[in-house]
Amino acid sequence: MVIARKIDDSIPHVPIQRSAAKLSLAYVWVAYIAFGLAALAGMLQGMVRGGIIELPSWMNYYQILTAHGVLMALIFTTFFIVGFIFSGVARTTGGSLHGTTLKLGWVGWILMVTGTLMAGVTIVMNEASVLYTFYAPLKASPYFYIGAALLVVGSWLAGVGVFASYRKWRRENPGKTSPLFVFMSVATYILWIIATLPVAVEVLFQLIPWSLGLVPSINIMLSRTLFWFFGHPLVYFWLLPAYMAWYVCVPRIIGGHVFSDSLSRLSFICFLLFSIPVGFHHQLMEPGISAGWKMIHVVLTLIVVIPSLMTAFSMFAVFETTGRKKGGSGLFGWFKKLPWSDARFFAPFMGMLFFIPGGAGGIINASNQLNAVVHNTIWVTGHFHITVGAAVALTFFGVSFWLVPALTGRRLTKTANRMAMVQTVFWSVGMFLMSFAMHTMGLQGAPRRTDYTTYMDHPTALGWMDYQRVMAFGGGLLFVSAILLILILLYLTFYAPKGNTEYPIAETETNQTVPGILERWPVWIGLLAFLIVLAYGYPIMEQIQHQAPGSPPFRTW
Ligand code: HAS
Ligand code: CU
Repeated sequence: MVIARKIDDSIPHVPIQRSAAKLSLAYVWVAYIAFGLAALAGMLQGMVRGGIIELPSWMNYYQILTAHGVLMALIFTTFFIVGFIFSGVARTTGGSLHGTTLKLGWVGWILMVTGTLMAGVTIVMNEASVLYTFYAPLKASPYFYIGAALLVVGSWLAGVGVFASYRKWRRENPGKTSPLFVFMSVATYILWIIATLPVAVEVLFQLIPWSLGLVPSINIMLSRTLFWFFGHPLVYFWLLPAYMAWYVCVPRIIGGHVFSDSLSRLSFICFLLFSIPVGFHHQLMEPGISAGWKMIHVVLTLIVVIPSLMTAFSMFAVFETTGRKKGGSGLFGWFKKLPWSDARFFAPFMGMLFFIPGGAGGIINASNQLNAVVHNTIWVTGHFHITVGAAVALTFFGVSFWLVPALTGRRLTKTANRMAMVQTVFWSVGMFLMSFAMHTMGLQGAPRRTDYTTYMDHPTALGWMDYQRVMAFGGGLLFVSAILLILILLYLTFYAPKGNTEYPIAETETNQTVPGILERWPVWIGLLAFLIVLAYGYPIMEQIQHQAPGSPPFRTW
């Protein structure tokens, strides 16, 4: 592991103060505990659906599907992101977090853990098999929704903590451009706090009173609209921290520089503006929203693809320029110069590869007419396993390989790196097989979110069975990979040799100037408010004024 050693020796070590490291590690470990349980549920449900095993009578398919979705998509991601951002903000603002930030961070952690336990217990008790989107009229125990609300409120406190660190930095460095990592963290949390407001309204004013029995019925259309008002930016809340690692950390790991400071910031501003007013692309098949409004959301969805294309361009540029600087010649010589045996690079790189078909699939989903073919099929499940389950997850794994030892004052040894490479290969192959089968079956009409069934031995459904088994096999590989990952992280937390591990933060190559406008948040938040009102104002007003008879709660399991 030449690369890691070289960095260890040559770079001045910026230690992260113990208090900040402890906070960050506390978040990262809750994330990985949730991840381990979620991976187990995932493997089981793949095997059930493939007809390989049957669940014991006290457990049902929709229960483990809910556990998997909630723990993986909501708990693992949110905890990891909050922990990663705290550590990066500490690293790029002098190594520590100031008192207010630490306090908010710990109170946030307590609220988030409490919320997770509440939601977790209701799922285990089979009182909340409503899947991770908790779509009404499926009704969960009120404690499930209260738990979800606590998770969100806790993450807000973490966000406010990051804003506090940012303000302190700006006060102490007047007129200077903020560190890129901090800028991106602030953009991510602004996105997150605005995006979670509608789901907070849904949970507090619709779902909780309804599930407590205080109101007999609720406006389903409105609840779904509020959910996707949040649900789409949610996927960017997962993606942006991965992009932070791509823009800021990966270039350093391969021995390069940030391609362009301004372009990176601009792409985050574009995400902030265009991630939110696009939720109807999840509701294209819903009656009750007119075609014109759906069209506006589709157009804005296609606009939010642009900052991802900017990111792809930047990454190619970083890879090529760095590879050439290291002596790679000819059209593709630079490619060979990348550190292929360094898991800190290899894992996020595999994530990037997955994101190419992942993004293309997203554009297919967003195209109104094509959505009619794929909506509610297992194609969509394939789509989100190669976006969040591969591009984002592999990046988080790659980050963990250096983040955990950097926080515990230990070293990523040669053997641990080799295990991490094996783990990445298992995850990639598992995800490739599973998502390929899901996409193919989806195109043949296989629905998502269904227990094992042969549809009364219908020939078409029987034809899906081989793919179901490939899916289950992929799920098995993913589970092995998850176990391996947890073992590696346990080793890096408690047993690896003491030493310095670099927290990789790349510099910008030349003295690039960054336009001040990029940091004028009121301008962007104002513009975002305008776009939100444009995209949602009228449709929401209509959904309130012309509501269909409300629905009583259902418990289908
Ligand atoms: Fe999506 C459904 C549209 C991105 C997650 N999406 C979902 C669901 C999830 C999800 C979880 O329009 C299911 C929700 C549910 O349960 O119902 N999605 C899009 C579009 C994009 C997109 C247009 N999705 C994501 C990301 C996710 C995610 C990111 C998680 C992290 N999605 C949809 C739509 C639906 C949907 C519909 C509803 C479907 C339905 O009917 O229910 C775009 O943002 C994608 C843009 C991305 C790109 C790719 C850029 C490529 C890059 C990699 C470069 C590679 C390099 C490697 C540099 C254009 C940046 C170098 C390689 C070398 C060889 C050197
Ligand atoms: Cu979306």
